[in-house]
Amino acid sequence: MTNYQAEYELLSRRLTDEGIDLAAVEARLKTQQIETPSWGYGDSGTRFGVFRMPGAPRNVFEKFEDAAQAHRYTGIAPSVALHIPWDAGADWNDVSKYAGSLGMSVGAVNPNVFQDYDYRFGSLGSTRPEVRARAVAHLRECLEIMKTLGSHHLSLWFADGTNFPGQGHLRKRKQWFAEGLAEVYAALSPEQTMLVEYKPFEPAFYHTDIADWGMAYAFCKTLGEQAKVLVDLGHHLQGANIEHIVAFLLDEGRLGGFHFNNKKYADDDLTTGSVNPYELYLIYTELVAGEDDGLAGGIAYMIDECHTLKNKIAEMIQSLVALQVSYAKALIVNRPALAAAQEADDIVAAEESIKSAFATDVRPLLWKVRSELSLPDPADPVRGFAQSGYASAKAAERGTGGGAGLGA
Ligand code: PSV
Ligand code: MN
Repeated sequence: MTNYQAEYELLSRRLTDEGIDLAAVEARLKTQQIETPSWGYGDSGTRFGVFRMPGAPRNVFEKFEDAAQAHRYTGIAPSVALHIPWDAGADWNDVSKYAGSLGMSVGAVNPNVFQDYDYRFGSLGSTRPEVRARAVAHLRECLEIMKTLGSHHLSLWFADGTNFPGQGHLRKRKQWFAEGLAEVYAALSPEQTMLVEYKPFEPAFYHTDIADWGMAYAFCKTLGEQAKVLVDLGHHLQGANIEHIVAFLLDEGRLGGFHFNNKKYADDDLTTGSVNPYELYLIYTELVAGEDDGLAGGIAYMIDECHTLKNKIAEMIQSLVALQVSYAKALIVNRPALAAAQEADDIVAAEESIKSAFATDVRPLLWKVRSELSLPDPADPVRGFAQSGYASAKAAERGTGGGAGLGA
């Protein structure tokens, strides 16, 4: 088994010389928590087909079992986001108890007001009052379910939009959204937070009612303090500066949560950090700056990925490790040097402070943290899971083709 002791000592000496408090960095790494999505474990695919995976979980309980594996090897993923009705069917008390028995908990609840035929022209943005009322009722029902599950985040994403110019009255739809969201907001209990997610297109291809972070922010601001914006990394047009959006929302106290994933083209749902690790790191440099300034409390960090070909648990672990790496690198940025360079308009020195931390191999640091958390393979969680035999044991136990996919 790889032992990073010697590398750790070298790194520790270098960082200490730079004035970085390594004990504090390690303590912060141990508090990192990332939620994984129930829908990331079940069978899924693209609109061109679903490839059934051997050992895919057959119900919400088995999704928790798989999620517990991702947590076992990384130590940072103790909660699971649910999608309702995709995960409905069992008694919610049993779901919550079962999660607890695995050392896990239920995280955000994601209502679904997009898949039923009634919603084909929209939910809160529908022209039909009875459809809007049905959507509000489902969202409010989810708030009640959250109380049973011990969940505090109602995570809202709407597929609402139109496909052709002229199809909808854009301002009326905006007003219907404001009304519907306000009805749901009024039903929040003090410990509940409403997260509002945005997306520029898909499934609607002409306009989407909550298309970007600014629209989500405008709705949240009108609603009140318990409404915050959720940033899904896949939900931006090419070239958007996501770290700037993150910094802006942090400063406004309205950054509610993340859906981590990665994209090459659009909402690709690829493994976090797989295509553009530098972007992920730059997002984390803003988050750490926000933490340092006391602005980053209560953010719900979640993964939103729907893998199609890799083993789902292995890919989730890859994503979690990428998030640990990004956080670790952002924590070792020499902040005083960066601040001094910014003050002096020394662009090269400022950029070098950012690049130096990114270029650092933080695996020895993560090895140390994971060793202290007594994880099974502190040097390499992906390898630890691969060698555990869990995937083949579940393939034998669960078979292929019975997996609970989206909508199951
Ligand atoms: C929509 O693309 C989205 O990002 C929303 O968060 C949904 O809840 C999730 O994906 C469903 O896969
Ligand atoms: Mn999402």
